[in-house]
Amino acid sequence: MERNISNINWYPGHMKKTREMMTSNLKLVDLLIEVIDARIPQASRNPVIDEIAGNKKRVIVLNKSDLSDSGENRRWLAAFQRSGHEAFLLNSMSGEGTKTLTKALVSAQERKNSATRVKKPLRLMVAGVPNVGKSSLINRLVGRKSARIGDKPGVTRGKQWLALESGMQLLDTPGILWPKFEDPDVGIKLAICGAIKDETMELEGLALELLIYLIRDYPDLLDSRYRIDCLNSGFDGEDALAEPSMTAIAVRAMESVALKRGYLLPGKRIDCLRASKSLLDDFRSAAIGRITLERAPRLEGASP
Ligand SMILES: Nc1nc2c(ncn2[C@@H]2O[C@H](COP(=O)(O)OP(=O)(O)OP(=O)(O)O)[C@@H](O)[C@H]2O)c(=O)[nH]1
Ligand SMILES: [Mg+2]
Repeated sequence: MERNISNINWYPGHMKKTREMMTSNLKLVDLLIEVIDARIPQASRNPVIDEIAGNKKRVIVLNKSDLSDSGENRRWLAAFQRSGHEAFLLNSMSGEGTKTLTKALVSAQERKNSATRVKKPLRLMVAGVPNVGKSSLINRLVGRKSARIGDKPGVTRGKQWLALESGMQLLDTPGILWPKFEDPDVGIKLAICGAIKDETMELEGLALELLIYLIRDYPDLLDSRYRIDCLNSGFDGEDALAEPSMTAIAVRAMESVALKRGYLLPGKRIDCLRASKSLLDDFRSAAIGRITLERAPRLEGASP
């Protein structure tokens, strides 16, 4: 299995431009809303945002919290709060969590009002990796479909200012990534969650990586979705003598999924690409279940 995240072109040129646009507009905003993916609260934190935002006041929104593990949601939220961040769990599809976030924004507006003599509307910038739900969150806050959204990365282009009923002004920004993933797992998790265009990825390798996470942390969900016994299936005869590697177990699980679903090519060969697409779709829509790919720090005092 190849870990080919480092040799594909996943950093399109327009992201450099976006970064420049964000840097110049940050001077105009009071507060940054950093939107991260609740399924990968670490991998979806963009180091570029830290670089350009400096000490700008910010809140963190863990979006897509309807797709992530509810126990992990609680633990991640607590971990962010322990480390001094104002953080919120959001489901921008249903609007769950919007009220609490709005309350915090209203408080920020009140603080701004009391700091300045002339009342000026609070200005907010919404930023994060591609496809994390920035525009969906903005539509929730605005209360109508104003920003364009889509189920693939790279939907928002250019900048878009929108006004809330309260007068606050929101800047939607295109999702950005950073030129080099120091840790290949970060790129893999971002790609699994849809922040990197599928067309630039080798989907079979990506689905195998997903299976490794699922077999390690959610074997029961995997088994019940596909009716496979992922930890034990297919290892007999000579195989059974050696401890199979995680990759070998994942390959068997992939084959079992393909066989159960009848994904076969001519000559009864297993159609792994079709099984890979199914697995990724099922993960992304939470058809397998609510899954978080990164464990929250459990120790008191530990920060994310
Ligand atoms: N289940 C779920 N889906 C969401 C949520 N928020 C957004 N989505 C979906 O995620 C996809 C991406 O949403 P967008 O709002 O376009 O994401 P974005 O961050 O603006 O994306 P770019 O502009 O491409 O960077 C869409 O298919 C949304 O319907 C959420 O909280 N839960
Ligand atoms: Mg967008």
